[in-house]
Amino acid sequence: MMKTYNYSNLNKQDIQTLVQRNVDPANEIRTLVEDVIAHVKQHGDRALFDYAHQFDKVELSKLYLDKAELQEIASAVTADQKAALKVAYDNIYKFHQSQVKAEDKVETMPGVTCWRELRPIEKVGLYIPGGTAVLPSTFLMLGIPAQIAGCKKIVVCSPPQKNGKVNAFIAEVALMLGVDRVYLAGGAQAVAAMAYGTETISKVDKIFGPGNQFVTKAKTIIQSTTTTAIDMPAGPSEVLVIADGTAKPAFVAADLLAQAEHGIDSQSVLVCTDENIAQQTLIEVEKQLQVLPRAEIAKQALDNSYIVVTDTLAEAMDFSNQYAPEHLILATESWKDITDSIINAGSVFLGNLTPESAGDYASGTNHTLPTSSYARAYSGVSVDSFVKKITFQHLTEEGIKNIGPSVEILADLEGLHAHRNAVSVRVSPPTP
Ligand code: HSO
Ligand code: ZN
Repeated sequence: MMKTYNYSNLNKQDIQTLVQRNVDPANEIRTLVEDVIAHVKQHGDRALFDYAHQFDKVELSKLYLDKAELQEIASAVTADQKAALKVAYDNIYKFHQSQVKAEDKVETMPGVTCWRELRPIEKVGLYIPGGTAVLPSTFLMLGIPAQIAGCKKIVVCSPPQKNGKVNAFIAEVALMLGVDRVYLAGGAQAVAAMAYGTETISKVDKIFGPGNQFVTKAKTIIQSTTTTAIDMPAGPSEVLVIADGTAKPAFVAADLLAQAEHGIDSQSVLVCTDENIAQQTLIEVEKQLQVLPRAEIAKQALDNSYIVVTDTLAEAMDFSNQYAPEHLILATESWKDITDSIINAGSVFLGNLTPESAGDYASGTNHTLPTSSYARAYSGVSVDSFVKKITFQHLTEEGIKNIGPSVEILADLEGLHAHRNAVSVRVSPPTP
């Protein structure tokens, strides 16, 4: 169960240790993942069939499901479930659509005009986690911005179930998004397949999606060893809740458990200014845990989780900024007073009535977010993640006259004469 620390007793080193997570000091995960990547690179489809047998315990006859198969699988989805998926789809679409904005052209000097235009990344790979929880919501979170950006080729990989298929909701989302093929590959091997390409799976320009430590490690390795980019290192999932005397222990406990049930390597952190609320939250956690179907997973995650008691909300925020959580919940009525002091967080949930679950599924924001303190420098997935922003410029005769002398001097001071000439020949062309 969660251990409790008193902020005033923690020194710098203690805090450093507390905020550190998912370290792989002996490189055990790296070694395993490198082996998987090398295998897929060398053996292509054959390796994917073998890993499906070894890790997913299924003999596949082919590596994908086509549209007809997806339609058949999706027929199990009920009308209520379809309607809920549609609410999520519409809200996520609306929020992401609003991110697309044309930028103004800027005349930096008379006759010198600069601007940026968006172009979609052509081939993107989406990784939809399977494992102990299948996440069709992740498919919406990645597929919708890819669709809005206008990516031409969307490759989707998800681990096969024991029956050699994906679950009905993944199939339904594929149909909603107009994706008519889902590849049956999971884990590090799916990432390797999308980075190197196999006989069946195309190499993509960028890979997206959260995953366990193996998937995340595979993404970080291929990012530096291939020409395929990644969205960010995302996963295992984590939440940090800042609570004060106005928080509701039952709500806070529910949020901590929602995170913990994701996987045994998830982390839930409570930073609380009120010792009594912290104690009551722990009691609530025990109570709510009793009836959770995934209690075993949640318990293990909570063993790796903790509470920090601080004197003030400012101290709580200071800890949170050092932790740089993927999800930050402000369980306090005075959330408005402290939002400005947030420096590092992936996505923030304000007040007692805003559970992370709303954003996980349906409010509109993206749930693919930087974990393991990467929120210090990375943003969550958005339409921006699926486009390149290309800069353009155009010079008129007046423009080259205006900017030319400065460029000539700058080229001179760098000793780059050909650069100077590229301007000089245009301003005063040599007489023939
Ligand atoms: N909390 C996860 C997303 C998720 N939760 C999917 C439920 N389904 C990472 O942000
Ligand atoms: Zn979640």
